[in-house]
Amino acid sequence: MTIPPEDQKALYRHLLLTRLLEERMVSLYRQGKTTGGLYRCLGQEATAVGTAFALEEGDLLIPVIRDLGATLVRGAQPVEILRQMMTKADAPAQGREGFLHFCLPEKGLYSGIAMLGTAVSVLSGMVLADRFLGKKTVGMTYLGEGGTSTGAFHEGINFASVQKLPVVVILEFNRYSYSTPSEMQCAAATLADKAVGYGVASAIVDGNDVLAVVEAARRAVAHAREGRGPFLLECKTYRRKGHAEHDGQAYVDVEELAEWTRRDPIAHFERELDASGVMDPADRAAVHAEIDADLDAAVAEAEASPAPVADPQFRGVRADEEAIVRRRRETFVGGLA
Ligand SMILES: Cc1ncc(C[n+]2csc(CCOP(=O)(O)OP(=O)(O)O)c2C)c(N)n1
Repeated sequence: MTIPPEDQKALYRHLLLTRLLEERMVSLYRQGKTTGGLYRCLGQEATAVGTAFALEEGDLLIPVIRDLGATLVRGAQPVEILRQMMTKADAPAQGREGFLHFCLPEKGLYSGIAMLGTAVSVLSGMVLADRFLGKKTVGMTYLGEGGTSTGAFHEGINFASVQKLPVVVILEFNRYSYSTPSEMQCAAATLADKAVGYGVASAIVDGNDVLAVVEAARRAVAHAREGRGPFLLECKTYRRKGHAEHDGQAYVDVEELAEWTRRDPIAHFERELDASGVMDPADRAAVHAEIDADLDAAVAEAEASPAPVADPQFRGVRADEEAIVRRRRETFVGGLA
């Protein structure tokens, strides 16, 4: 399976956009212009981008906090992510939620779920519903080492396997779960080993090699779409930043960090593009300049977006929303805007 030059160019753009957007997010975070934590994906971009790239239109994706790149591949716009971070009224979740916690159903993109592991069951239900409608929808979701230690993961993958549901779970092995090193998180030799107990197919791939990730993810998606049940794809990568920006990662060995900096996924892909001649440094510089200009505009637009007002915060939560909004209005002294 070879990846056509046009796909390779698109992959490069997605990888670079993910990295450059994250740099803008760090800058806004440090200026105090954002709300909540900033969970970075530096060094893991090829895993999120390459796996989401294997999906087709109509498929479903639920990310976790490291999967900014996957949401961009599904078509989320940088301005939408920035508005989420700045909890703006015109953000997809209207200022109510964290930066990857929003839904764009028309793009098959659904909110990350804070309770790790739960997304496996939720996604299983979603693809089961589509199966009743005669659709061959594939669902993809993500979990780190920590996420695969939860009861919810095991219940979800068991149900998906018994029902032979088209669910692809990307296992992001990135060495740490918050400050817990992988050997303290999981005694199995690999995360993919967890597939055996549930009769699920699995594979392991270098998560920092975007072309290898796309190929492995395409095989996993094809397996699921053919009705052969779920697939666990373990991507070996590395979290080069702390759990979030507030975490100084003092527990990380500096040599280990330096080694993984040398194995940077974007630099790796650039060497491959040089060797194949698919994109030369001048082509890549042009993409970089284009993304920079787009991000300048997106940041300005998001900064100019209005702050949320209270009233809509009570909408879209329950079916009887008129009643709940009315009660809130009556309860708050002076009423709400
Ligand atoms: C069930 C559950 N327990 C704890 C948390 C808090 N929490 C959020 S992210 C995180 C670390 C998860 O580590 P891992 O799954 O390895 O993913 P990584 O952060 O390394 O990408 C924790 C403990 C949570 N969201 N859900």
